[in-house]
Amino acid sequence: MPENYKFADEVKPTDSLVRLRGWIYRIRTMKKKIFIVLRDASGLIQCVASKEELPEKVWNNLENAAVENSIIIEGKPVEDNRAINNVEVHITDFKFIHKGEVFPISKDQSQEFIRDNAHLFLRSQKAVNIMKVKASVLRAAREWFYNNSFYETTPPILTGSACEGGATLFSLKYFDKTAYLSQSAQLYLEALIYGLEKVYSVTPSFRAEKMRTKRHVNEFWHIEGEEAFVDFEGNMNIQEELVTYIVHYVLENNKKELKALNRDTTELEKIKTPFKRITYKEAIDILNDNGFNLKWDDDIKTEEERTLSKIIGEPFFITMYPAHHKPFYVKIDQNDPKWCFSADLIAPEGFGEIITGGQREDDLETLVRRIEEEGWSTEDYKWYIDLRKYGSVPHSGFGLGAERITWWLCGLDSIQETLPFPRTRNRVYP
Ligand code: NSS
Repeated sequence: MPENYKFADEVKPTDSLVRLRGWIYRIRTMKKKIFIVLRDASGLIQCVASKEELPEKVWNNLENAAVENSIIIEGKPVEDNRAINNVEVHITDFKFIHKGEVFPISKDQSQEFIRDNAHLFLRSQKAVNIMKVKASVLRAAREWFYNNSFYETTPPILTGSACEGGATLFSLKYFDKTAYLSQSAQLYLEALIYGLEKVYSVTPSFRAEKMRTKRHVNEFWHIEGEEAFVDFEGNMNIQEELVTYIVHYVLENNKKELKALNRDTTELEKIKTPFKRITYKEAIDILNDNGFNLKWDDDIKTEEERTLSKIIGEPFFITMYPAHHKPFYVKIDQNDPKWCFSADLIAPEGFGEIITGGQREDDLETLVRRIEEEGWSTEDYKWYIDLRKYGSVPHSGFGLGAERITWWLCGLDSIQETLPFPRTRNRVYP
């Protein structure tokens, strides 16, 4: 008997004997045969036990086995073209690691029940497949940044001031002061470019958004880049390269998972640089030509984004928003100060915005005025304003939501499915 355990997906019909460990995914007990599908991190494998070929004690154990018991199986792999990966293991020995209680999750349970039991639902094939895709998204992003000479940095999560506006700030008691959970690492990344020039971070971001939508959660993972000497256009080039790399990395490395999630990848396979760019003004015109009735200053909301994304049919940027639609840090177009250098990257197939980015305001006076207009104290932002006082340089950056891109790549119904323990307005349990 081999000393080591094999993963389910490594087992070949030509192997002599194998030892497997994992959990019972499915079990079917008949008079003289028991079929078990064993589950481990690599996938599933079918195993079969015959009463006649096993010592009584082993057979009795098998008769007591149930879904999600943790087990060890030893056996002989045999070719079987009806089985997963064309291999079935004929069991020669079986042991419990932990028998445990009856597993509470079965088929056809409500979303609410599943959310209450998120800690157990993480064993499901659906959750496992999504988490594998998400791991690839994070890995591909890091790889891309590394290949393009960006430094990974570790900005703080506890902060003293807002980045994305007061309405979505979570505040907390910080000894005798008030602090906030970070909405975005951006302002800190801007400080870091003066030493490292090209930086990125992968951090949790928090938004006290009250609305319940399919694409908002209150805690998400933010992949953010910031680059010195890069303008608005250069920043979009970086984003489209990064996103294209992630898409193709996942297509290449997660074929099995995407297939299991029933994701039709036709549209994803077509994705290549450069992405289309349309201005906010053009976006409003397109929408009005397609049944909307929008004025110059109106927001491009979820429904509008979805419509645009269906019409254009590939990832695209909406550029040059009205200045007052965007936060204080976005650079104003000095030729026509109604507009600012901010862009959203919109994913196709109706998934909508996955990135917001743009060029940062580097004019000291404009920045101070914009902070005051938002009603913030310039004292709280003194350090940030300082960055424009000593060798300021043009710079740009962006934030990509790890859940938004995973949601799109997996083609899921709700973004919540991309987090093991999603935080929403009425849920911080489990
Ligand atoms: O608010 S953003 O649009 N922009 C920023 O935070 C910038 N400070 C980023 C930067 O330039 N460094 O958020 C950026 C992205 C957005 O496009 C989504 O992909 C994601 O962060 N995001 C969210 N994902 C899930 N749920 C919520 N609530 C959410 N909010 C933003």
